[in-house]
Amino acid sequence: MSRTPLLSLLLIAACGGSDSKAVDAPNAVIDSAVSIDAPPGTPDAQVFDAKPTPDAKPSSVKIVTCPASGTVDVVASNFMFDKATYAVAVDGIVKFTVASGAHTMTATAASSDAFDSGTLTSTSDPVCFQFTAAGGFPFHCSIHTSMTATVTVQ
Ligand SMILES: [Cu+2]
Repeated sequence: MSRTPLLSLLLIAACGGSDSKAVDAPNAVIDSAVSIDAPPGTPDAQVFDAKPTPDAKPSSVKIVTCPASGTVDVVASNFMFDKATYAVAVDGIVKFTVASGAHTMTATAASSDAFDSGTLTSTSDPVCFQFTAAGGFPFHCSIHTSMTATVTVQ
């Protein structure tokens, strides 16, 4: 019970203190406004973001208009591609079609050689990829990830 008068004194002192702090408040607002104007770090961040672009090599796989003939055909149906490997010459064209269900032909390697047909069904137009560099290009169906095969360019 003897603490009540002391608490009241502290509250009064706090009220008196807040009056003087109210005078300081405008300075605090000005300080934060200055720090908002401050970020000259933004140009540095843009320079950093631009660095990866010159290092990226051009992709060895691109989507092209399907020719009337001369393609290596990849056919997806029943949760599988029709072959495990598809051999194609450099600059050869692989044509992806779907006989049943809905499937994709999607590059498995995470690189600049990434390619993706998007989802096709039996009524979709085929998607054709041209492979412009030798090598192995593993791919899968992004809907049924157990569907895997490889395009071998030689
Ligand atoms: Cu699939």
